[in-house]
Amino acid sequence: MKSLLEEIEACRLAFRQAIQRVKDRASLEEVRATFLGRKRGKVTALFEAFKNLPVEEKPFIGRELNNLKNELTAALEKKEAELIEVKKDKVERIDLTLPGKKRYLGSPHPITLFLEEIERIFLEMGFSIEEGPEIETDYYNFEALNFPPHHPARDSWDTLYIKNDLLLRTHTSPVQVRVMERQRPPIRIIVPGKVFRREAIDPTHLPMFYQVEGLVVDEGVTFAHLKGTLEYFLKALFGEKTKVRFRPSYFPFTEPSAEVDIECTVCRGNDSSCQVCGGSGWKEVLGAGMVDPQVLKNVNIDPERYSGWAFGLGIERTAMLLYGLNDMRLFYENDLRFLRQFRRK
Ligand code: 2NL
Repeated sequence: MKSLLEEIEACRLAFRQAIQRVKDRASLEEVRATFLGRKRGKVTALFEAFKNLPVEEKPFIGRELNNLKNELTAALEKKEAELIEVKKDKVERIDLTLPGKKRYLGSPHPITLFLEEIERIFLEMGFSIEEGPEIETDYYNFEALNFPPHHPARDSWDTLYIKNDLLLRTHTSPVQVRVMERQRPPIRIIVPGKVFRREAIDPTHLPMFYQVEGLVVDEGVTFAHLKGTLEYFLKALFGEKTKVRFRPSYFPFTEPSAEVDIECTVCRGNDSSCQVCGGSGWKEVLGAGMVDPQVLKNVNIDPERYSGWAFGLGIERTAMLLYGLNDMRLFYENDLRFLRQFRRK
């Protein structure tokens, strides 16, 4: 039989081998239990055997046993500290060579920014802003504006009907009709908002788009006011040097009517094969005209005493010109690479 002293030495060697293989907390606890555990610990068993030794052997073997226990306890503590260090290293070490994380601030949609810019120009001229329902009746969208029932002019508005008499407004003019019904001249308003048409989506057509219409009604209002105001507006929006031209046109609700062009923002009339203006050097930006006397009669404003002018422009179409875009769908695809290029100045 091995002496207790030999067993102490064997236990020490076994422990030193075991502790070397420890790589994590679980194996560390396993080693602790194997050697110092209250039930199955090898050292605990040696202390049990120690009790049965003859008295004269106890002082020496006792010292050896205590040395063994102290060595094991110290080695386990040291290992535990090492494991914590390794873990800290993994968790807390910061890689200073990594690029920083970029945080983006949200910003208003480019169409919102553009609308606000247009509103600012008209507010400075003394106009106020009006809004109204997007679902309208046939009366406000067409009839009050001098579209006779079944008149072919309605076809060119490609209306989306909801049921019977309800439809999605095809322009913001019905809001102006509502304002004229409840407010007496002088009237100076612009009406921004969504409008809807039955259109197939392509680079220059959307079934929903924004429009701004304007209306002035007062005594002594003439086509000269229309011309001066719209020219001022277009120069404020596109730049002081922008050339503007008026062409005769037709709308059911104005007489006379005009379409207004600005000089092509891309080629300025210098490229006969320009993709944007088709070589004409001009781009149509808005429609306008003197309010038809019949429209004034429809809202009980006396056309003998009052006259008015009105205009309408498509927001996406105009924003495309200003920003030099070739596809209207960009505004509604929510591609952040596109949207982030527009910021409030
Ligand atoms: C266009 C043309 C236009 C109007 C809109 C209007 C409104 C009332 C009375 C008379 Cl209540 N006119 N609006 C007038 C002329 C043209 O829009 O091309 N829009 C995109």
